[in-house]
Amino acid sequence: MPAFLRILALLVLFLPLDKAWAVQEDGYELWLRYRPLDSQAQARVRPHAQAIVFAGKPSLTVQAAVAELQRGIKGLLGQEPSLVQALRDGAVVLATPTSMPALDTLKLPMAALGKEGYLLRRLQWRGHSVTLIAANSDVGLLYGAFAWLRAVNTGGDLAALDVQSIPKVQLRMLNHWDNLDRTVERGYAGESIWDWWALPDISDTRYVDYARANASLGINGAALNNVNSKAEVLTGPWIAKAAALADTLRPYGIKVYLSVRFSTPWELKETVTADPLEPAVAAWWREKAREIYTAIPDFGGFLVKANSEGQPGPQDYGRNHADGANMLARALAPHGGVVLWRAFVYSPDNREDRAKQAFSEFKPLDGSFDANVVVQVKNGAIDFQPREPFHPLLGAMPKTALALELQITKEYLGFATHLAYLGPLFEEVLKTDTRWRDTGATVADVVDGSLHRHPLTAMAGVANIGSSRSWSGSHFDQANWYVFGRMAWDPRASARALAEEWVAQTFSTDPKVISAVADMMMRSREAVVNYMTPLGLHHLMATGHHHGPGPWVDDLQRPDWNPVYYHQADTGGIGFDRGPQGSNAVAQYAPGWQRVFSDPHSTPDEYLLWFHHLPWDYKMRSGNTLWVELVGHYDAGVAAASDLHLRWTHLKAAIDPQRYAETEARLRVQKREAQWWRDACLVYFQVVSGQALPPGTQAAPLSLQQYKAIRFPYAPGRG
Ligand code: GCW
Repeated sequence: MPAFLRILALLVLFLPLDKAWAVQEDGYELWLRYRPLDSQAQARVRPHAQAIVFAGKPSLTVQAAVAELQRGIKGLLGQEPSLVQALRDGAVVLATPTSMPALDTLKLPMAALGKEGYLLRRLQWRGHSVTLIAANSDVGLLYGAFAWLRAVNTGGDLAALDVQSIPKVQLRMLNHWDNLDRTVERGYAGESIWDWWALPDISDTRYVDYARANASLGINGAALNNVNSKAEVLTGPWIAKAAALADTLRPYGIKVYLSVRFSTPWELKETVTADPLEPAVAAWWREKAREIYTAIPDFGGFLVKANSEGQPGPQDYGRNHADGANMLARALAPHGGVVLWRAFVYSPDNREDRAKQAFSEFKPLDGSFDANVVVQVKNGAIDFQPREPFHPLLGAMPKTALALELQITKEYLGFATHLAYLGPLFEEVLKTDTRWRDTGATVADVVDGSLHRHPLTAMAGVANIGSSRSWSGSHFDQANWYVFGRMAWDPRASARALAEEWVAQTFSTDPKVISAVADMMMRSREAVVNYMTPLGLHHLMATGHHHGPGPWVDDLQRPDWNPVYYHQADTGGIGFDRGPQGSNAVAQYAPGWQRVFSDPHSTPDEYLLWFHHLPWDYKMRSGNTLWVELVGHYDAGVAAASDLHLRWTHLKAAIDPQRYAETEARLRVQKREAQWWRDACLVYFQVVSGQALPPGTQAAPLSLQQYKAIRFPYAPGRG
């Protein structure tokens, strides 16, 4: 090599790497990256991170808290703090009333913190200026440690720190739809993280990182397996596998739950029926609970999908949901376990509007569930669509503990390819006033138990976690796990604030980058609504895998599996009439909403075609006809997807190369697929309606036949 080339090569080698990109970023570390702060920020933080104080013998949970603080401080400041027992200046002090009885002298509002809350406060204690993390339990300290690290990472004012945080919801759970063969139903992030085959003997460090990530958000429960469950999961070998996971997750405050198949004892041939009122069946479940609690003393309980989509349930024996749920609840009650009984039911032989069936079945049972049963209700009455009005059961069962079930994995919002930050979707549901009370009764008030004074509260998110390196199949999808966890802790948290918080920990602490990325996130869900299912349309997705448009599908066995059932488009108009002249689903809502939803003129545009079948020339608020408005929404969706991509390209210099490129590729796909969605839907609606595209609107490049011919036999997520 000529000398000048050698010098050039050396120069390239020793060019100072931009500090931020010195570490390869593949997303594995999630929002717990702890990259070095800039020198100014380090100078601000250092005086507050000199040492970690814990008095006494640390439990595994306290060890986890300390290890996280050490890891975080070392990463952020480049120096590991020492762990000491006595107070000293600049220390972070972890204290419970048991570990440090002297806490008493500080007269802190400890009682208000409850079991899991924490307090972070900068104060003078016995002549030392310290940062106190105080809680009534070790897990409260762990949550506090994560909160302190979050404050450091997001530029919080450590010198004036004074935070008191208490979870508003008791059970903050992930529901994994993970099968025993390691496939994941509606999973787009690779195989299940649970390596069932290798368990219980062989563990995986991923389980610990999973636990850390959840604990950092306050998630305290994980239902390990798919709600479409198998009897085997309750056999000895599988209980042992679940117990091994429980041992790993326990120090992080996470309890395990199992999804159970209602017919298990009968399927295992240990009873002759699964009838919940048959004493031998109840006895089998009692004995099974005893066996589980022997292996997992803090087992959370059972999650159950019964009499829904072909799953067995109490109705197979002429019993109702309460009979089934209570029988299981009584088996768990002596051990402190709960039953999460899903309200996602619709029956193959019930011709009632599918949107009404859950309410029709569950509302009459209000008051008949045992105290340790929670009825788990999806956010909308159909199925995790890009937008649905809130589920009418929320607020309508005052005598029953109700959990809100959200879907973090994006079955209907572009899998792990499209950017759709779900914060705004979750927030929209939680903030909705159910109108069951004059003074306001939001879904958040239902979920946190404050509306009807329920002591048992829960929120569940269908996980988007798999064994892909980035956990969630894409970098932005990590934000959906994040926002779910943080909103389960505080259902009134702001989607925008949480997006910013996530960006600051995940991509950059530069305020300009934070706001640019958060802007993208906040626009993304509405973009998806517009290019997939605007104006209250729903379930237009292709069959089975739900990838891409399929508004023409009309040949599936059950009417309510066909998109044509949901949009009802023909020459006369479009939309599902759920008003008083139609299915009257509006009658399931509180009177305040009944009035609004019954009349198309008062129904908000975003729910219009959910509740009404209207002529194509229906005059919209904007002055446009419905048809022109619909086309406009599809076009706006395409434009927004294109804009997301463009915005990202402007951020190139600010994002590390690997995550930039991986995200850019996905946004390119989203832009293309948004166009496909718009074109395919509009071509179809033109054909069925006989309407022509408004002047100046772009025609689709393919014919309806060509769109119909597009197939994806191997699309992921079918489990
Ligand atoms: O959304 C539908 C999904 C099914 C899922 C079901 C449910 C686990 O398409 O895959 O089954 O909901 O929530 O039970």
